[in-house]
Amino acid sequence: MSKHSFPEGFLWGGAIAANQAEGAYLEDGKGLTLVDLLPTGQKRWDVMLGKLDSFTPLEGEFYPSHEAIDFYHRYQEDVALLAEMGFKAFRLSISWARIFPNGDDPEPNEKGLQFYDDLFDELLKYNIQPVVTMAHFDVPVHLIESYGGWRSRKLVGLFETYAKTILSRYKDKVKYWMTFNEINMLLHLPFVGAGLVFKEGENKKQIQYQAAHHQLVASSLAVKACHELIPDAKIGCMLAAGATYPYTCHPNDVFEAMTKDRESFFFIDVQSRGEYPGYAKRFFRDHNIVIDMEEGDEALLKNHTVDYIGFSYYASRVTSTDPEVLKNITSGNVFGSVENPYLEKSEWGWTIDPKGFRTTANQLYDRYQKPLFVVENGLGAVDDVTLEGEINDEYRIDYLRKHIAEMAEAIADGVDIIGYTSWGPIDVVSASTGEMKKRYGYIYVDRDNEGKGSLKRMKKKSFHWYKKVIETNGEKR
Ligand code: BGP
Repeated sequence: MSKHSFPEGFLWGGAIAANQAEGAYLEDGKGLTLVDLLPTGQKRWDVMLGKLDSFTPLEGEFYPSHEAIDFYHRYQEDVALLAEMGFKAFRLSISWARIFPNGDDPEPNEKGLQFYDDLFDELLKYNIQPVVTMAHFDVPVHLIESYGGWRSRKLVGLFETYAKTILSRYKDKVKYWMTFNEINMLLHLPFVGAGLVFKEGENKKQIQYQAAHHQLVASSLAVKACHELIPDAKIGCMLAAGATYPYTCHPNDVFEAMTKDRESFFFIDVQSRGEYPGYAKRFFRDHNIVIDMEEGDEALLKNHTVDYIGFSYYASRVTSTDPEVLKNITSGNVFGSVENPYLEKSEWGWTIDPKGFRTTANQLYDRYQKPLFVVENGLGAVDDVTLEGEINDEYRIDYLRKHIAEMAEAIADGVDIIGYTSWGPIDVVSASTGEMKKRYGYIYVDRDNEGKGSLKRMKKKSFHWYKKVIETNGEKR
Protein backbone atom coordinates (compact mmCIF):
# COMPACT_ATOMS: atom_id res chain seq x y z
CA MET A 1 0.00 0.00 0.00
CA SER A 2 1.32 3.42 -0.84
CA LYS A 3 2.12 5.62 2.10
CA HIS A 4 0.59 9.00 2.54
CA SER A 5 1.92 11.52 4.95
CA PHE A 6 0.34 13.18 7.92
CA PRO A 7 0.11 16.96 8.17
CA GLU A 8 2.72 18.83 10.14
CA GLY A 9 1.69 19.39 13.75
CA PHE A 10 -0.56 16.32 13.71
CA LEU A 11 -1.65 15.62 17.28
CA TRP A 12 -0.45 12.09 18.03
CA GLY A 13 -1.27 10.83 21.48
CA GLY A 14 -3.67 8.85 23.61
CA ALA A 15 -6.88 9.20 25.62
CA ILE A 16 -8.16 8.25 29.05
CA ALA A 17 -11.13 9.18 31.23
CA ALA A 18 -11.08 10.26 34.87
CA ASN A 19 -13.32 7.48 36.14
CA GLN A 20 -11.35 4.71 34.45
CA ALA A 21 -7.91 5.88 35.53
CA GLU A 22 -7.78 8.20 38.51
CA GLY A 23 -9.07 6.11 41.41
CA ALA A 24 -8.98 8.15 44.66
CA TYR A 25 -12.73 8.13 44.34
CA LEU A 26 -13.44 9.98 47.55
CA GLU A 27 -10.18 11.80 48.00
CA ASP A 28 -9.72 15.54 48.44
CA GLY A 29 -13.43 16.22 48.59
CA LYS A 30 -14.55 14.35 45.45
CA GLY A 31 -18.21 13.30 45.44
CA LEU A 32 -19.59 10.01 44.14
CA THR A 33 -20.30 9.67 40.44
CA LEU A 34 -22.46 7.06 38.79
CA VAL A 35 -19.57 4.77 37.84
CA ASP A 36 -18.53 4.54 41.47
CA LEU A 37 -21.76 2.63 42.01
CA LEU A 38 -21.50 0.19 39.12
CA PRO A 39 -21.10 -3.35 40.40
CA THR A 40 -19.20 -6.02 38.52
CA GLY A 41 -21.01 -8.94 36.93
CA GLN A 42 -24.42 -9.19 35.27
CA LYS A 43 -26.05 -6.60 37.49
CA ARG A 44 -23.70 -4.07 35.97
CA TRP A 45 -25.48 -4.32 32.63
CA ASP A 46 -28.90 -3.86 34.22
CA VAL A 47 -27.71 -0.69 35.86
CA MET A 48 -25.92 0.61 32.78
CA LEU A 49 -29.05 0.14 30.72
CA GLY A 50 -31.12 2.01 33.31
CA LYS A 51 -33.27 -1.07 33.92
CA LEU A 52 -33.62 -0.56 37.66
CA ASP A 53 -37.00 0.63 38.92
CA SER A 54 -35.49 3.04 41.34
CA PHE A 55 -32.04 4.25 41.93
CA THR A 56 -30.59 2.92 45.14
CA PRO A 57 -26.91 2.44 45.87
CA LEU A 58 -26.13 -1.20 45.26
CA GLU A 59 -24.40 -3.72 47.38
CA GLY A 60 -21.72 -6.05 46.14
CA GLU A 61 -18.40 -5.72 44.48
CA PHE A 62 -17.88 -2.44 42.83
CA TYR A 63 -16.44 -1.33 39.61
CA PRO A 64 -12.77 -0.75 40.24
CA SER A 65 -13.06 2.99 39.66
CA HIS A 66 -12.51 3.29 43.38
CA GLU A 67 -8.80 2.79 42.85
CA ALA A 68 -8.56 2.18 39.10
CA ILE A 69 -4.87 2.55 38.13
CA ASP A 70 -4.30 5.21 40.78
CA PHE A 71 -3.50 7.82 38.14
CA TYR A 72 -4.49 10.44 40.72
CA HIS A 73 -1.30 9.74 42.64
CA ARG A 74 0.93 8.43 39.88
CA TYR A 75 0.27 10.87 37.07
CA GLN A 76 3.80 12.25 37.11
CA GLU A 77 5.32 8.86 36.41
CA ASP A 78 2.66 8.18 33.77
CA VAL A 79 3.04 11.50 32.00
CA ALA A 80 6.80 10.97 31.88
CA LEU A 81 6.21 7.68 30.06
CA LEU A 82 3.80 9.29 27.60
CA ALA A 83 6.38 12.00 27.01
CA GLU A 84 8.98 9.34 26.34
CA MET A 85 6.75 8.05 23.55
CA GLY A 86 6.73 11.59 22.18
CA PHE A 87 3.06 12.37 22.79
CA LYS A 88 1.88 15.64 21.29
CA ALA A 89 -1.57 15.46 22.88
CA PHE A 90 -3.20 13.69 25.78
CA ARG A 91 -6.96 13.48 26.07
CA LEU A 92 -8.37 13.19 29.56
CA SER A 93 -11.58 14.09 31.28
CA ILE A 94 -12.25 16.27 34.27
CA SER A 95 -14.42 14.62 36.88
CA TRP A 96 -17.37 16.92 37.51
CA ALA A 97 -17.61 15.59 41.07
CA ARG A 98 -14.03 16.58 41.86
CA ILE A 99 -14.92 20.17 41.02
CA PHE A 100 -18.50 20.18 42.35
CA PRO A 101 -18.78 17.12 44.63
CA ASN A 102 -22.59 17.16 44.53
CA GLY A 103 -22.91 18.81 41.15
CA ASP A 104 -24.96 21.66 42.60
CA ASP A 105 -22.65 23.05 45.29
CA PRO A 106 -22.48 26.85 45.53
CA GLU A 107 -18.66 26.89 45.36
CA PRO A 108 -16.15 24.67 43.56
CA ASN A 109 -13.79 22.37 45.44
CA GLU A 110 -10.35 23.98 45.36
CA LYS A 111 -8.49 20.72 45.88
CA GLY A 112 -10.15 19.19 42.85
CA LEU A 113 -9.30 22.24 40.75
CA GLN A 114 -5.72 22.11 41.95
CA PHE A 115 -5.30 18.48 40.90
CA TYR A 116 -6.03 19.30 37.24
CA ASP A 117 -3.87 22.42 37.41
CA ASP A 118 -0.96 20.25 38.46
CA LEU A 119 -1.74 17.63 35.84
CA PHE A 120 -1.93 20.19 33.03
CA ASP A 121 1.36 21.76 34.19
CA GLU A 122 2.97 18.36 34.09
CA LEU A 123 1.76 17.77 30.52
CA LEU A 124 2.78 21.23 29.33
CA LYS A 125 6.23 20.71 30.82
CA TYR A 126 6.71 18.13 28.04
CA ASN A 127 4.83 20.16 25.39
CA ILE A 128 1.91 17.75 25.48
CA GLN A 129 -1.38 19.47 24.64
CA PRO A 130 -4.16 18.55 27.05
CA VAL A 131 -7.41 17.70 25.26
CA VAL A 132 -10.15 17.89 27.84
CA THR A 133 -13.52 16.15 27.89
CA MET A 134 -15.94 17.89 30.25
CA ALA A 135 -18.19 14.87 30.85
CA HIS A 136 -17.13 11.28 30.38
CA PHE A 137 -19.74 8.89 31.80
CA ASP A 138 -19.62 10.33 35.32
CA VAL A 139 -22.70 12.27 36.39
CA PRO A 140 -22.47 13.11 40.11
CA VAL A 141 -24.71 10.73 42.06
CA HIS A 142 -26.39 13.55 43.95
CA LEU A 143 -27.75 14.91 40.67
CA ILE A 144 -29.29 11.54 39.89
CA GLU A 145 -30.89 11.19 43.29
CA SER A 146 -32.16 14.75 43.48
CA TYR A 147 -33.13 15.51 39.90
CA GLY A 148 -33.22 12.23 37.99
CA GLY A 149 -30.01 12.99 36.08
CA TRP A 150 -30.28 14.61 32.65
CA ARG A 151 -34.04 14.15 32.50
CA SER A 152 -34.14 17.39 34.44
CA ARG A 153 -33.58 20.78 32.83
CA LYS A 154 -31.92 21.78 36.08
CA LEU A 155 -28.74 20.03 34.92
CA VAL A 156 -28.33 22.44 32.02
CA GLY A 157 -27.61 25.36 34.33
CA LEU A 158 -25.49 23.26 36.67
CA PHE A 159 -23.40 22.01 33.78
CA GLU A 160 -23.00 25.54 32.46
CA THR A 161 -21.63 26.63 35.82
CA TYR A 162 -19.25 23.67 35.88
CA ALA A 163 -18.13 24.36 32.30
CA LYS A 164 -17.53 28.06 32.98
CA THR A 165 -15.61 27.21 36.13
CA ILE A 166 -13.15 24.91 34.40
CA LEU A 167 -12.90 27.03 31.26
CA SER A 168 -11.92 30.11 33.24
CA ARG A 169 -9.61 28.24 35.55
CA TYR A 170 -7.65 26.49 32.80
CA LYS A 171 -7.92 29.05 30.01
CA ASP A 172 -4.17 29.51 29.76
CA LYS A 173 -3.41 25.79 29.81
CA VAL A 174 -6.05 24.02 27.73
CA LYS A 175 -6.75 24.87 24.09
CA TYR A 176 -8.65 21.73 23.04
CA TRP A 177 -11.98 20.97 24.70
CA MET A 178 -14.89 18.69 24.07
CA THR A 179 -18.26 18.57 25.77
CA PHE A 180 -19.91 15.11 26.18
CA ASN A 181 -18.05 11.89 25.56
CA GLU A 182 -19.85 9.66 23.02
CA ILE A 183 -23.01 11.71 23.38
CA ASN A 184 -24.99 9.16 21.37
CA MET A 185 -24.31 6.55 24.07
CA LEU A 186 -27.23 8.12 25.92
CA LEU A 187 -29.50 6.06 23.66
CA HIS A 188 -27.68 2.79 24.32
CA LEU A 189 -26.51 3.08 27.93
CA PRO A 190 -28.87 5.70 29.38
CA PHE A 191 -27.62 5.38 32.92
CA VAL A 192 -23.99 5.73 31.93
CA GLY A 193 -24.59 8.49 29.42
CA ALA A 194 -27.09 10.58 31.36
CA GLY A 195 -27.81 9.08 34.79
CA LEU A 196 -31.24 7.91 33.64
CA VAL A 197 -33.26 5.34 35.56
CA PHE A 198 -36.74 4.49 34.27
CA LYS A 199 -39.95 3.86 36.12
CA GLU A 200 -42.31 1.09 35.04
CA GLY A 201 -44.46 2.14 32.12
CA GLU A 202 -42.55 5.28 31.20
CA ASN A 203 -41.98 6.21 27.56
CA LYS A 204 -38.22 5.65 27.62
CA LYS A 205 -37.60 7.23 24.25
CA GLN A 206 -39.38 10.39 25.36
CA ILE A 207 -37.15 10.63 28.43
CA GLN A 208 -33.99 9.83 26.50
CA TYR A 209 -34.59 12.44 23.82
CA GLN A 210 -35.61 15.05 26.37
CA ALA A 211 -32.36 14.30 28.23
CA ALA A 212 -30.54 14.50 24.88
CA HIS A 213 -32.06 17.94 24.30
CA HIS A 214 -30.79 19.05 27.69
CA GLN A 215 -27.29 17.82 26.90
CA LEU A 216 -27.36 19.46 23.49
CA VAL A 217 -28.37 22.79 24.99
CA ALA A 218 -25.76 22.38 27.74
CA SER A 219 -23.18 21.58 25.07
CA SER A 220 -24.04 24.77 23.17
CA LEU A 221 -23.75 26.81 26.34
CA ALA A 222 -20.30 25.31 26.91
CA VAL A 223 -19.30 26.12 23.32
CA LYS A 224 -20.52 29.70 23.79
CA ALA A 225 -18.62 30.04 27.08
CA CYS A 226 -15.46 28.56 25.57
CA HIS A 227 -15.50 30.95 22.63
CA GLU A 228 -16.04 33.91 24.95
CA LEU A 229 -13.51 32.93 27.60
CA ILE A 230 -10.75 31.38 25.45
CA PRO A 231 -10.95 32.85 21.94
CA ASP A 232 -7.93 30.88 20.75
CA ALA A 233 -9.31 27.51 21.91
CA LYS A 234 -11.20 24.90 19.89
CA ILE A 235 -14.17 23.02 21.30
CA GLY A 236 -15.69 19.92 19.76
CA CYS A 237 -18.33 17.26 20.16
CA MET A 238 -17.64 13.55 20.55
CA LEU A 239 -19.45 10.76 18.75
CA ALA A 240 -19.21 6.99 19.16
CA ALA A 241 -18.86 6.47 15.41
CA GLY A 242 -18.73 3.42 13.18
CA ALA A 243 -20.21 2.92 9.74
CA THR A 244 -23.32 0.75 9.51
CA TYR A 245 -23.43 -1.63 6.53
CA PRO A 246 -26.59 -3.09 5.04
CA TYR A 247 -26.56 -6.88 5.23
CA THR A 248 -27.75 -7.10 1.63
CA CYS A 249 -28.31 -4.71 -1.26
CA HIS A 250 -32.06 -4.94 -0.69
CA PRO A 251 -33.25 -1.31 -0.62
CA ASN A 252 -34.91 -1.94 2.73
CA ASP A 253 -31.59 -2.98 4.25
CA VAL A 254 -29.86 0.01 2.70
CA PHE A 255 -32.42 2.40 4.14
CA GLU A 256 -32.23 0.69 7.52
CA ALA A 257 -28.44 1.12 7.59
CA MET A 258 -28.87 4.82 6.88
CA THR A 259 -31.49 5.07 9.62
CA LYS A 260 -29.19 3.40 12.13
CA ASP A 261 -26.36 5.79 11.27
CA ARG A 262 -28.72 8.72 11.65
CA GLU A 263 -29.58 7.63 15.19
CA SER A 264 -26.01 8.63 15.98
CA PHE A 265 -25.61 11.48 13.49
CA PHE A 266 -28.68 13.13 15.03
CA PHE A 267 -26.59 14.44 17.92
CA ILE A 268 -23.81 15.77 15.75
CA ASP A 269 -26.27 17.23 13.24
CA VAL A 270 -27.53 19.41 16.10
CA GLN A 271 -24.10 20.16 17.56
CA SER A 272 -22.43 20.91 14.25
CA ARG A 273 -25.19 22.08 11.89
CA GLY A 274 -27.11 23.76 14.68
CA GLU A 275 -30.61 22.41 14.22
CA TYR A 276 -32.83 19.39 14.61
CA PRO A 277 -32.84 17.48 11.31
CA GLY A 278 -36.11 16.69 9.53
CA TYR A 279 -35.69 12.93 9.98
CA ALA A 280 -35.51 13.43 13.77
CA LYS A 281 -38.69 15.50 13.80
CA ARG A 282 -40.44 12.76 11.90
CA PHE A 283 -39.10 10.13 14.33
CA PHE A 284 -40.45 12.15 17.24
CA ARG A 285 -43.90 12.41 15.61
CA ASP A 286 -43.96 8.68 14.89
CA HIS A 287 -43.04 7.80 18.47
CA ASN A 288 -45.18 10.34 20.33
CA ILE A 289 -42.12 12.18 21.52
CA VAL A 290 -42.59 15.83 22.34
CA ILE A 291 -39.46 17.77 23.15
CA ASP A 292 -39.97 20.46 25.71
CA MET A 293 -37.90 23.41 24.46
CA GLU A 294 -37.46 26.73 26.15
CA GLU A 295 -37.54 30.00 24.32
CA GLY A 296 -34.10 30.72 22.99
CA ASP A 297 -32.99 27.06 22.77
CA GLU A 298 -33.16 26.95 19.00
CA ALA A 299 -31.18 30.15 18.60
CA LEU A 300 -28.60 28.90 21.06
CA LEU A 301 -28.15 25.63 19.16
CA LYS A 302 -27.90 27.52 15.89
CA ASN A 303 -25.42 30.15 17.04
CA HIS A 304 -22.99 28.04 19.05
CA THR A 305 -21.89 25.06 17.02
CA VAL A 306 -18.73 23.05 17.55
CA ASP A 307 -15.35 23.77 15.96
CA TYR A 308 -14.37 20.17 15.26
CA ILE A 309 -15.85 16.70 15.25
CA GLY A 310 -14.28 14.38 17.81
CA PHE A 311 -15.08 10.71 17.44
CA SER A 312 -14.22 7.24 18.63
CA TYR A 313 -13.93 4.39 16.18
CA TYR A 314 -13.55 0.78 17.19
CA ALA A 315 -15.71 -1.26 14.86
CA SER A 316 -18.29 -1.17 12.08
CA ARG A 317 -21.80 -2.60 12.31
CA VAL A 318 -24.15 -4.55 10.06
CA THR A 319 -27.91 -4.27 10.00
CA SER A 320 -30.81 -5.90 8.24
CA THR A 321 -34.60 -5.80 8.04
CA ASP A 322 -34.90 -9.57 7.76
CA PRO A 323 -36.00 -11.10 11.11
CA GLU A 324 -34.12 -14.30 10.29
CA VAL A 325 -30.86 -12.41 9.78
CA LEU A 326 -31.46 -10.35 12.88
CA LYS A 327 -31.30 -13.52 14.93
CA ASN A 328 -27.53 -13.38 14.37
CA ILE A 329 -26.98 -10.19 16.31
CA THR A 330 -23.78 -10.25 18.29
CA SER A 331 -23.84 -8.31 21.49
CA GLY A 332 -20.08 -7.91 22.03
CA ASN A 333 -20.34 -4.20 21.39
CA VAL A 334 -23.14 -2.08 22.89
CA PHE A 335 -24.35 -1.24 19.40
CA GLY A 336 -25.08 -4.82 18.49
CA SER A 337 -24.42 -5.99 14.94
CA VAL A 338 -25.33 -8.78 12.60
CA GLU A 339 -22.30 -11.02 12.05
CA ASN A 340 -20.08 -9.74 9.25
CA PRO A 341 -18.63 -12.76 7.45
CA TYR A 342 -15.76 -10.71 6.03
CA LEU A 343 -14.32 -9.48 9.30
CA GLU A 344 -12.42 -10.84 12.24
CA LYS A 345 -13.39 -10.01 15.78
CA SER A 346 -11.58 -9.11 18.96
CA GLU A 347 -11.72 -11.35 22.02
CA TRP A 348 -14.71 -9.29 23.14
CA GLY A 349 -16.54 -9.74 19.87
CA TRP A 350 -15.89 -6.28 18.42
CA THR A 351 -15.32 -6.45 14.66
CA ILE A 352 -11.94 -5.37 13.37
CA ASP A 353 -12.47 -3.19 10.33
CA PRO A 354 -9.71 -0.74 9.36
CA LYS A 355 -11.40 0.08 6.05
CA GLY A 356 -14.53 0.98 7.97
CA PHE A 357 -12.42 3.60 9.74
CA ARG A 358 -11.64 5.26 6.41
CA THR A 359 -15.30 5.05 5.43
CA THR A 360 -16.40 6.57 8.73
CA ALA A 361 -13.91 9.43 8.51
CA ASN A 362 -15.04 10.18 4.96
CA GLN A 363 -18.72 10.07 5.94
CA LEU A 364 -18.19 12.48 8.82
CA TYR A 365 -16.17 14.89 6.74
CA ASP A 366 -18.61 14.79 3.83
CA ARG A 367 -21.43 15.52 6.23
CA TYR A 368 -19.92 18.24 8.42
CA GLN A 369 -16.97 19.73 6.53
CA LYS A 370 -15.21 20.46 9.79
CA PRO A 371 -11.86 19.17 11.05
CA LEU A 372 -12.05 15.70 12.54
CA PHE A 373 -10.22 14.58 15.65
CA VAL A 374 -9.92 10.82 16.20
CA VAL A 375 -10.04 10.75 19.97
CA GLU A 376 -10.42 7.00 20.54
CA ASN A 377 -9.40 3.88 18.64
CA GLY A 378 -7.71 0.69 19.71
CA LEU A 379 -7.86 -3.00 20.48
CA GLY A 380 -9.02 -4.34 23.84
CA ALA A 381 -7.10 -7.57 24.44
CA VAL A 382 -5.70 -9.82 27.14
CA ASP A 383 -1.96 -9.33 27.53
CA ASP A 384 0.42 -11.92 28.95
CA VAL A 385 3.57 -10.98 30.73
CA THR A 386 6.43 -13.40 29.98
CA LEU A 387 8.78 -14.68 32.66
CA GLU A 388 11.29 -12.11 31.43
CA GLY A 389 8.70 -9.40 32.07
CA GLU A 390 8.00 -8.74 28.39
CA ILE A 391 4.64 -8.05 26.79
CA ASN A 392 4.68 -8.90 23.11
CA ASP A 393 1.45 -7.31 21.93
CA GLU A 394 1.95 -7.82 18.20
CA TYR A 395 -1.85 -8.13 17.75
CA ARG A 396 -2.29 -4.59 19.07
CA ILE A 397 0.42 -3.23 16.81
CA ASP A 398 -1.21 -5.00 13.90
CA TYR A 399 -4.63 -3.45 14.68
CA LEU A 400 -3.23 0.04 15.13
CA ARG A 401 -0.94 -0.15 12.12
CA LYS A 402 -3.83 -1.04 9.84
CA HIS A 403 -6.04 1.67 11.29
CA ILE A 404 -3.33 4.30 11.01
CA ALA A 405 -2.78 3.25 7.38
CA GLU A 406 -6.49 3.78 6.65
CA MET A 407 -6.41 7.11 8.45
CA ALA A 408 -3.60 8.12 6.11
CA GLU A 409 -5.78 7.02 3.19
CA ALA A 410 -8.64 9.15 4.51
CA ILE A 411 -6.32 12.15 4.69
CA ALA A 412 -5.27 11.46 1.13
CA ASP A 413 -9.00 11.37 0.27
CA GLY A 414 -9.09 14.99 1.40
CA VAL A 415 -10.41 14.48 4.91
CA ASP A 416 -9.08 17.05 7.36
CA ILE A 417 -7.91 15.09 10.42
CA ILE A 418 -6.07 17.04 13.09
CA GLY A 419 -5.07 14.32 15.50
CA TYR A 420 -5.23 10.78 16.75
CA THR A 421 -5.40 9.87 20.41
CA SER A 422 -5.69 6.10 20.72
CA TRP A 423 -7.69 4.76 23.61
CA GLY A 424 -6.01 3.84 26.90
CA PRO A 425 -2.31 4.37 26.07
CA ILE A 426 -1.78 3.17 29.60
CA ASP A 427 -4.07 0.29 30.64
CA VAL A 428 -7.23 1.53 32.33
CA VAL A 429 -10.42 -0.08 33.62
CA SER A 430 -12.78 -1.10 30.82
CA ALA A 431 -15.92 1.01 30.62
CA SER A 432 -18.23 -1.72 29.39
CA THR A 433 -17.05 -4.66 31.47
CA GLY A 434 -15.44 -3.03 34.49
CA GLU A 435 -12.48 -5.34 33.95
CA MET A 436 -8.76 -4.70 34.03
CA LYS A 437 -7.96 -7.63 31.79
CA LYS A 438 -9.40 -5.85 28.74
CA ARG A 439 -6.35 -3.75 27.96
CA TYR A 440 -5.59 -1.17 25.29
CA GLY A 441 -2.28 0.24 26.47
CA TYR A 442 1.27 0.70 25.30
CA ILE A 443 2.03 0.68 29.00
CA TYR A 444 1.00 -2.30 31.09
CA VAL A 445 -0.39 -1.80 34.58
CA ASP A 446 0.04 -4.65 37.02
CA ARG A 447 -3.49 -5.00 38.30
CA ASP A 448 -6.13 -7.69 37.86
CA ASN A 449 -9.91 -7.94 37.86
CA GLU A 450 -10.02 -8.48 41.60
CA GLY A 451 -8.05 -5.32 42.22
CA LYS A 452 -4.84 -7.17 43.07
CA GLY A 453 -1.39 -6.29 41.71
CA SER A 454 1.42 -3.88 42.43
CA LEU A 455 0.17 -1.20 39.99
CA LYS A 456 3.65 -1.19 38.53
CA ARG A 457 3.93 0.22 35.00
CA MET A 458 5.75 -1.77 32.26
CA LYS A 459 6.44 -0.94 28.64
CA LYS A 460 4.87 -3.27 26.10
CA LYS A 461 6.31 -3.96 22.66
CA SER A 462 3.77 -1.49 21.24
CA PHE A 463 5.34 1.26 23.37
CA HIS A 464 8.47 1.24 21.23
CA TRP A 465 6.46 0.86 18.06
CA TYR A 466 4.17 3.84 18.76
CA LYS A 467 7.17 5.96 19.76
CA LYS A 468 8.57 5.37 16.28
CA VAL A 469 5.24 6.19 14.65
CA ILE A 470 5.14 9.53 16.41
CA GLU A 471 8.81 10.27 15.85
CA THR A 472 8.39 9.84 12.10
CA ASN A 473 4.98 11.55 12.00
CA GLY A 474 3.36 8.31 10.91
CA GLU A 475 5.91 7.43 8.22
CA LYS A 476 7.30 4.36 10.00
CA ARG A 477 4.49 2.12 11.16
C1 BGP B 1 -15.68 4.07 24.68
C2 BGP B 1 -15.53 4.92 25.89
C3 BGP B 1 -14.32 4.71 26.71
C4 BGP B 1 -13.67 3.37 26.54
C5 BGP B 1 -13.79 2.70 25.22
C6 BGP B 1 -13.43 1.25 25.19
O1 BGP B 1 -17.00 3.75 24.52
O2 BGP B 1 -15.61 6.29 25.59
O3 BGP B 1 -14.56 5.15 28.00
O4 BGP B 1 -13.53 2.62 27.65
O5 BGP B 1 -15.05 2.85 24.66
O6 BGP B 1 -14.47 0.48 25.71
P1 BGP B 1 -14.23 -0.66 26.77
O7 BGP B 1 -13.48 -0.03 27.89
O8 BGP B 1 -15.58 -1.09 27.19
O9 BGP B 1 -13.48 -1.70 26.07
